[in-house]
Amino acid sequence: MKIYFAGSIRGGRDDKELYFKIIEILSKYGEVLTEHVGDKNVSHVGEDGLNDKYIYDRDMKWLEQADVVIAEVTTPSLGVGYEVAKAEKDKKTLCIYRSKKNKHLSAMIGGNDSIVLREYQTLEDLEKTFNEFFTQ
Ligand code: 6K6
Repeated sequence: MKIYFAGSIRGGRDDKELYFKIIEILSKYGEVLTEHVGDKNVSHVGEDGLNDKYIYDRDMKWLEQADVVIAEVTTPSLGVGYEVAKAEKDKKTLCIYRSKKNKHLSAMIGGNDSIVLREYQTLEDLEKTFNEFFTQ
């Protein structure tokens, strides 16, 4: 099972530690192709010398190879939205988010019947969500 995990990079890195923990949980179900999303050393601008074209080409190749796509969408991110739009065409796609006061999820995700959308607050919630998602 190849898993593409999407999470905000230039959209903001407030949740990078959470992404790291999510990737750890997802690793129980298969190979997470995008471990760098949870890399604590990657800031919102934080590059490691890779140019955008290289990143885009590599990530799109990984997205094609993936069996499932899981996106953390609490922090709005153009890149994550783009990846979800590509993935929903032909892959099982799960979006997870934490609801927050005065922050509303985009209707492009919230009203989208092509994806599975699950709200969560704790990692225990996520464990259950992933269990269901991967066994269905
Ligand atoms: C190099 C090493 C670690 O990070 C970098 C440079 N940036 C990116 N590397 C890999 N994937 C990226 C990078 N920037 C964006 N992405 C992809 O877009 C990831 O798969 C994320 O899910 C998504 C984030 O988009 P933005 O718009 O928040 O950056």
